Amino acid sequence: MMFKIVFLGTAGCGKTSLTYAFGEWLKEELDASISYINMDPGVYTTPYKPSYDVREIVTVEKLMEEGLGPNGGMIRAAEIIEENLGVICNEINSLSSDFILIDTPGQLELFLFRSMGPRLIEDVSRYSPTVSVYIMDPAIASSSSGLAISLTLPLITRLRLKVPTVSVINKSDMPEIYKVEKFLEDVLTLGQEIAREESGLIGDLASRYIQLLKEFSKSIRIVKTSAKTGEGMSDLYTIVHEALCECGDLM
Ligand SMILES: Nc1nc2c(ncn2[C@@H]2O[C@H](COP(=O)(O)OP(=O)(O)OP(=O)(O)O)[C@@H](O)[C@H]2O)c(=O)[nH]1
Ligand SMILES: [Mg+2]
Repeated sequence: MMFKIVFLGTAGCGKTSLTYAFGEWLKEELDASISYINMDPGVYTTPYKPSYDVREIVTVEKLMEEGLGPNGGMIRAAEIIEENLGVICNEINSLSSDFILIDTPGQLELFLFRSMGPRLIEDVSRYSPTVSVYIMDPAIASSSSGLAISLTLPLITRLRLKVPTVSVINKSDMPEIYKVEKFLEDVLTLGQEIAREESGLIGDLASRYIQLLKEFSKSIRIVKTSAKTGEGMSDLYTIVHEALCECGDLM
């Protein structure tokens, strides 16, 4: 049976590194065959050798040579990818490995908020069970309001991609991880911290919002990973496997 796993998160959270680290772990521990997909038109080099690379169609570098700035280049690249999505999906669907790992563009909004991500995942998930992995970055999640954002984005990911979504905190080798863990252990502390930082209407809004997040996130298990040290790869496999079981795709 084949599975597809799509990695996404804010710029620099470790999508490319974790895609590779997890793929190599699957190869070694499960003796699985892996196809890596690069969907980032802006990346210069990838640690893995892609089985399909969207840079065959467009690169931001080329668009910038033609006169666009980095952001204009990314937007134009996203439009070109969207125009060619049928061909791209066919290429991905023609692969036959145990796991197809999909690495997404640096800018989360290009994949998630425009049509690229939802259309791609709708298509490829028709052929094999698909899970998304939302990667939190301690650089964002180690402040109280940053963690509120980091807990919200996986919910938005689930809403947009319509496939089971699991969350990880990557870069667990970094010292900021302790602060994130403290907040996660006690969401109440997180609410209090935000209320202390903000007063009046915003403080009130923040604490109600945290309450809402608490309700929606209570069954969510967030695992720690490090693409650098390899920590947490088996935990990541466990939650991905559980997510596939929940949607009835895996026995
Ligand atoms: N310490 C540490 N650094 C990491 C880890 N994972 C990634 N990095 C570093 O974070 C930076 C970004 O990593 P990438 O894997 O390129 O992240 P990305 O999300 O693919 O980045 P974009 O696609 O450019 O948004 C690099 O300098 C990595 O070496 C990790 O687990 N620990
Ligand atoms: Mg990347």
